[in-house]
Amino acid sequence: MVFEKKYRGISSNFHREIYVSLYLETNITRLMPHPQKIVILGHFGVGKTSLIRRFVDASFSEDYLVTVGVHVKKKDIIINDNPTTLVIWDIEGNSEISMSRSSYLLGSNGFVYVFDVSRPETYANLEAQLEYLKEHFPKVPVTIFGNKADKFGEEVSKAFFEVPPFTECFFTSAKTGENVEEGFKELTIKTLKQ
Ligand SMILES: Nc1nc2c(ncn2[C@@H]2O[C@H](COP(=O)(O)OP(=O)(O)OP(=O)(O)O)[C@@H](O)[C@H]2O)c(=O)[nH]1
Ligand SMILES: [Mg+2]
Repeated sequence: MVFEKKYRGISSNFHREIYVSLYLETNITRLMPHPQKIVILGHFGVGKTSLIRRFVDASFSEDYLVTVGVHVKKKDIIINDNPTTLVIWDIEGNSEISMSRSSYLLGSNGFVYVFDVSRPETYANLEAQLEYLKEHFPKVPVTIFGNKADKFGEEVSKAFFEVPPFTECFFTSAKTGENVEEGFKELTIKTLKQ
């Protein structure tokens, strides 16, 4: 009799625990947004890999290792108290987005378009590249990074970029970390609104 009572107690606690954990899991999953696929675009050598390394690993290297194909990194961030996962695709550099493999771009929730403030050829076709994205991915938000902002000074004029289309850019430095987190956060907020 005592045994039966004890057994029944354990059994009902056990079921209650399973029920509570299933309930929590279902509701937490419902509250958590799907991972957001972010693809980093731009000419070669503008600092795409370095920006991701700064954002995800908080580090920087002067070495230049050309990205071949694609590398994917994951980063968990909190936006307005909500946890979100970014799956960041670091693809090889291309002067034209149309030359990138279409399978890399499919299913993107957001794009970062990066240029190098110290190399005019990397932003000469900026407007055409933004048009291309608008035409082919009309619903996908884009954030523009003018990278290597640590070079602003005598060699590179900041004033040059104080006119459209540069007024919407984040001027970032993967080297110092300036504006990197802010830029990625702004893009994530835009992707979550889609
Ligand atoms: N001064 C400075 N150098 C940078 C910055 N970001 C990247 N670099 C340097 O620029 C070079 C190219 O950087 P990567 O991050 O490899 O460029 P990438 O755009 O990934 O290049 P690809 O993979 O060939 O397309 C490296 O030598 C980096 O150290 C920056 O913000 N400031
Ligand atoms: Mg790279």
